[in-house]
Amino acid sequence: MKEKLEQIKAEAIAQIQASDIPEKLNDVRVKFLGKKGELTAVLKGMKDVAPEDRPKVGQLVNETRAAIEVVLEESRTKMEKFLREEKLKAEVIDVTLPSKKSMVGHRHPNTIALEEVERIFVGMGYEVVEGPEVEYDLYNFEKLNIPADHPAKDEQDTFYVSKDIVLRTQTSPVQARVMEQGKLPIRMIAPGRVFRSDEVDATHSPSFHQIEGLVIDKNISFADLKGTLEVFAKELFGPDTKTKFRPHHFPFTEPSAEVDVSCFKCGAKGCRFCKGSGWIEILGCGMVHPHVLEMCGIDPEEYSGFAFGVGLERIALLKYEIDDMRLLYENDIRFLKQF
Ligand code: 2NL
Repeated sequence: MKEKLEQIKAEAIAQIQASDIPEKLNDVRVKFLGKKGELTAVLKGMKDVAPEDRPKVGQLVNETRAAIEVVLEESRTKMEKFLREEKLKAEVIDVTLPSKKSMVGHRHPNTIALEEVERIFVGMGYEVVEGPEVEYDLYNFEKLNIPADHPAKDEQDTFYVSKDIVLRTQTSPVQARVMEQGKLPIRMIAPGRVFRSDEVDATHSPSFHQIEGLVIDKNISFADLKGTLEVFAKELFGPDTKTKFRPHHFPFTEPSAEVDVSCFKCGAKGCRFCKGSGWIEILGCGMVHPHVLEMCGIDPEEYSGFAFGVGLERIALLKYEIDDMRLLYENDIRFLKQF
């Protein structure tokens, strides 16, 4: 019996030593010390032992159990310590490593320029209004006094969706829609994407952005137009900026003008930036044509108004001294993050 118990003990210890995870130790415990375990089986066999030997055998069984338990407990402690150390080693955090910086984006130069223009006009009491990029020929051309045979309506210049529907070539249709609603007076700007069938080069793109402005009220004169655009130019390019109104022609305004600002680079002396002239062209404008007012439901005998249109990219290129419009669309981070 003693040998049998020695054998059980040796076998248990061997299996404990072969265990590498706590679960296996538990299996050994169940196998040798559990209710159906080998030691319990020995105790159950006590009936075959001579009664006078039973206390001795019982003591031996208990000693064997205790010995196995001690080894089990030692192994468990050792194993847990080892596993904890391995885990700590694997999870070590080097607090001296440089942190991963997340990249913070910022506004596109077009957006910076747009928000600057909006700030100036909102400050003068204008509303910012948006409208559809796909428009009826009626709003994009007809109500703006652009006749069917006007060269701008050529398929060479305008993207036609169908005979009557175009990609808007200007944002004036937004203003025509506001005039039609009939709530007067009007003081608004209409910024947005416009489309023209142009080849891409340093100053052209088939899709670009425009900001148009419109004021309609009683007794609005060309003096109001001049004063407003002078304030705009000074706000945008600096307080020393001068403006020059040159006669021009647009179908939707009469009289019409193009506006130049004195070169903010050289103070109108003439430099590479203004191509030696001292002046830079920035926008087109004029008094809203009476026929346009009429077609949009406004009585030209009672009301008058002025309008202007400026290219957003042109403003961004000038303000940030960018010499190629394509840079605004390529979204190269190295370019964009300079502004
Ligand atoms: C330019 C010229 C201009 C307008 C746009 C306009 C709008 C209505 C009525 C009358 Cl609803 N006019 N817009 C007027 C004059 C010029 O834009 O060269 N833009 C870049």
